[in-house]
Amino acid sequence: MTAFSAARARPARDDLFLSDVLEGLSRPDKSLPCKYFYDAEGSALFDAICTLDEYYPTRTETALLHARAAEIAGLAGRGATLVELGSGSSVKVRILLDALDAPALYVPVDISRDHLIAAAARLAGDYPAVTVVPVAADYARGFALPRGVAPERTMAFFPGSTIGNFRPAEAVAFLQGLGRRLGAGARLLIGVDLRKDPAVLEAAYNDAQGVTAAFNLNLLARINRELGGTFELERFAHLARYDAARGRIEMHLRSLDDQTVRIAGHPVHFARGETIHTENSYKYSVPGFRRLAARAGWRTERSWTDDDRLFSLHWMVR
Ligand code: AVJ
Repeated sequence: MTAFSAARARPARDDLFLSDVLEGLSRPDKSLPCKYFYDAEGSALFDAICTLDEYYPTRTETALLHARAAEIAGLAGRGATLVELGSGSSVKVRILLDALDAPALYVPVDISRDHLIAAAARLAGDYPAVTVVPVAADYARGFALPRGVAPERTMAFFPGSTIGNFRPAEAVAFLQGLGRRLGAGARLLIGVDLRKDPAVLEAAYNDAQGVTAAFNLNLLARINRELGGTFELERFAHLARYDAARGRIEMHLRSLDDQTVRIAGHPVHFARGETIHTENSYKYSVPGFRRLAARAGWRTERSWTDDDRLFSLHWMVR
């Protein structure tokens, strides 16, 4: 069953997109928030990234979930509530729903409203015994949980290493806020990409087919579609590189020449070679991530990795 409690789109949503874009592009180091990647086009491109040979995180985390599903089910207990942050197409959660003992409630939270509602409806059809309550929200800004959810039966699910989009200090603040929202006794199953050979990391964000480049460039296409932007996509190039000192992949869009673009009438100038920083994707060691979570009030009870140490899953309690 599905209970569509998702809030109606706020009228201010387009204004927020416009003001975030103009603000990010007026800085000396131009940047755009990565959450805007995920319109319908971008969500489809992200799903395509997840199937690429070079993009190891999805298949590795999926295999880890399958390998540990019974153990996770034991930890989660009977009649659990699952709250998924950035649920996207709700593919991975099916592994948990198949393994858990009578899961009662599933709350997918995602910023991409139409994509969320379609995915929630498909999932509700496939799991008739589970109540599905989609919440259309930017989970980083806070969201309302359905009433009457017992914290000690709740598990948050935050897969995909999406936590890597936050800078470490922001990740601590976010995990702390999440813990407060869920309550004492709540659990968290979180997927975290591991530090590794930079060549492997860089290949994952520079795939041979150019899907990641299309995903990155779609941000400019989206500005054109929704904000009357005049970006010429062939005059920008995808750039992804690993910063080993910071332990993060950075994605940028590089202007190929000196040019002025208009966005809702506002001129934005780009020098040749200037970049727009579009995403950070932080990588952690297992102890490094456990320390970060501890600072946010989460105690790690289990950490699992694949044999090649590409990716980690952590079971945490508050
Ligand atoms: C969904 C944020 C985890 O950082 O690997 C994939 C997004 N960007 N390829 C990541 C992404 C480029 C992804 N996260």
